[in-house]
Amino acid sequence: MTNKHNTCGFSTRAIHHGYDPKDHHGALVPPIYLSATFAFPTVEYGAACFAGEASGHFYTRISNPTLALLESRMATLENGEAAVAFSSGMGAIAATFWTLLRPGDEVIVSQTLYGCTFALLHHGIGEFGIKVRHVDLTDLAALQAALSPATRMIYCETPANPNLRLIDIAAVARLAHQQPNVTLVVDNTYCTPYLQRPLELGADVVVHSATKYLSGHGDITAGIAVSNQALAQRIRLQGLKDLTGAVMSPQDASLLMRGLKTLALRMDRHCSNAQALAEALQAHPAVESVIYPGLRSFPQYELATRQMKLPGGMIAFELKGGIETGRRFMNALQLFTRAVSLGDAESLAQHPASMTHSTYTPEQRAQHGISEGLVRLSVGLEDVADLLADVHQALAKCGRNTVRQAATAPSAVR
Ligand code: 3LM
Repeated sequence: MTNKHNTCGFSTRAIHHGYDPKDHHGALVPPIYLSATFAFPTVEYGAACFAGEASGHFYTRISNPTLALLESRMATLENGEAAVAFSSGMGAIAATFWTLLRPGDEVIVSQTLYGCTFALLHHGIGEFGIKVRHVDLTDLAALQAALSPATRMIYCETPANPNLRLIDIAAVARLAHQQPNVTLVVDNTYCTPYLQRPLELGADVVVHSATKYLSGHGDITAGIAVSNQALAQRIRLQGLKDLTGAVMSPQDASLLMRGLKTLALRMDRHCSNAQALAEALQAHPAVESVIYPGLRSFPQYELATRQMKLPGGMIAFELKGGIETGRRFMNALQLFTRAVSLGDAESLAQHPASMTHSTYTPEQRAQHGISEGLVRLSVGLEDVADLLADVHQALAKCGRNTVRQAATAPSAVR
């Protein structure tokens, strides 16, 4: 694999890293190796592959040339040594947990997490003898008090899905590493390595739902874990190969590499569109509160500017009148699509309490800072004037009863 672009900028590496057309019949776009299995020149060579003594590809659930190219690109973009590709973000997160945690261990997790990660912790690993402790990781004294000799992992999202709370990665990493055998794992889905690189701030593993901004076009589900070589090898040989089998398909790896080529361009546009929408929402009399890291009113504005290159493409907000008004607002949207997921070219709107975070009970949502009235926007790449017009017309209508109209006119429901 050629790595002559190691010293180049982010986008150059996203486009070229690890690939030279002259090694592939001049093909500009890397070929997709669809083979599930790979021929051994001799039985001895095959045995050496299985013993870990030879480095060739031999079965796609363990490695594949197309996946290896994607993995090397993700590793360089996150400034890690190695990456492992998965069939979904949950595949990457589950494989990381199952690899690094054993019965009797404790995992400290931040207050607010994506709904299925919360469910995996509470209905998955938490039921297999691993103690899950939610701690407000913005309170370093609370983290210090929660760390115990049994702590093996600290896990967080920053910004958190859906309320955008931030964790100071460098500060948490310093505390985590005062103790041996504690691994700090950061879900970097909301930022991507273009906006934030947790490994440079002291994290040990970065996980992603590559379904979102990394692929950017809403046409695959995918996940990635990035770390040093030793951890990546453990995650590959245990978490991927044996514990989950959640391998990414080579076609999806090719689509993901296509997405990565435009990641920086897309993120710049997501962020500028989101900034304009957040400011417009904040100025509107129907809006109760807006959470966006690019607003001066954002409680962790200083940390956002220090830790993230730009404030991201996600907004959370509440309308006066709570969720009833919020539902009318979402049903009145015409350009925004009512859908879960995020990071696509299309702008999306959803209601966390009844959708992405319905894995929490209402009491748990209250405890974990997820308000019932929150509306989440994933701001896409459309022209900002059209997005502003859509939000303004929906805000103007949300006082009126638009619910029946949306429900009885499927062609108007996006
Ligand atoms: C969502 N999120 O709409 P996949 N980590 C984070 C995420 O936001 C997600 C994952 C991991 C959403 C998906 S809800 C049914 C749709 C921060 C996914 C999991 O396994 O690739 O979906 O990633 O917020």
